[in-house]
Amino acid sequence: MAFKSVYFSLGCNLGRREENIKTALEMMDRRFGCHYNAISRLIETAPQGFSSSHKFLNCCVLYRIYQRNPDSQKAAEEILLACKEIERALGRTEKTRIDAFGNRVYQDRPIDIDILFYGTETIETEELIIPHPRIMERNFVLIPLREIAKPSLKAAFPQYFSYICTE
Ligand code: PH2
Ligand code: MG
Ligand code: MG
Repeated sequence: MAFKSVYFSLGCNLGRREENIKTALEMMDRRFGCHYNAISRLIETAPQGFSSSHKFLNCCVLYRIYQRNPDSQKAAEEILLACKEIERALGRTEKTRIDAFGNRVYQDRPIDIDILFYGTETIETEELIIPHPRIMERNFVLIPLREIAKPSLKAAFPQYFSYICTE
């Protein structure tokens, strides 16, 4: 079975936010050669982990992507590259910034596309950690993810679905 269920988180807090998400999804469809399989609602969320007056729109989306490369690590990295290209095409220019404590400094952005899960695999390379390491601390991911998660994902990673939602 060469099809992989790949879950993504999309977020944006600059520009015409709904347009940006719509365009990103169209570009993902084209890039992955298929329409997404499931999409959550769009939720408006306060910036988490940095301060900004620009609110986010967030959603989660599931694609069933045909994996040509039998090496899952490489295949997932190719998907990451595609996401980065789409981010750039939508005007994302900021460079990764790290503070004095080694923490990522988040900035406003027209689009962010993060891979949450690649099938039920765990992947750790220089470029990419899957499952995404910050899912658990992010309601802007957990809440929409719940809407689209298939039973197979919940069975493989029950820790992300057994929490009590307080919002
Ligand atoms: N993404 C971040 C950091 N903080 N906050 C919200 N509300 N939504 C995001 O998508 C988001 C964030 C890092 O990518
Ligand atoms: Mg992100
Ligand atoms: Mg990102």
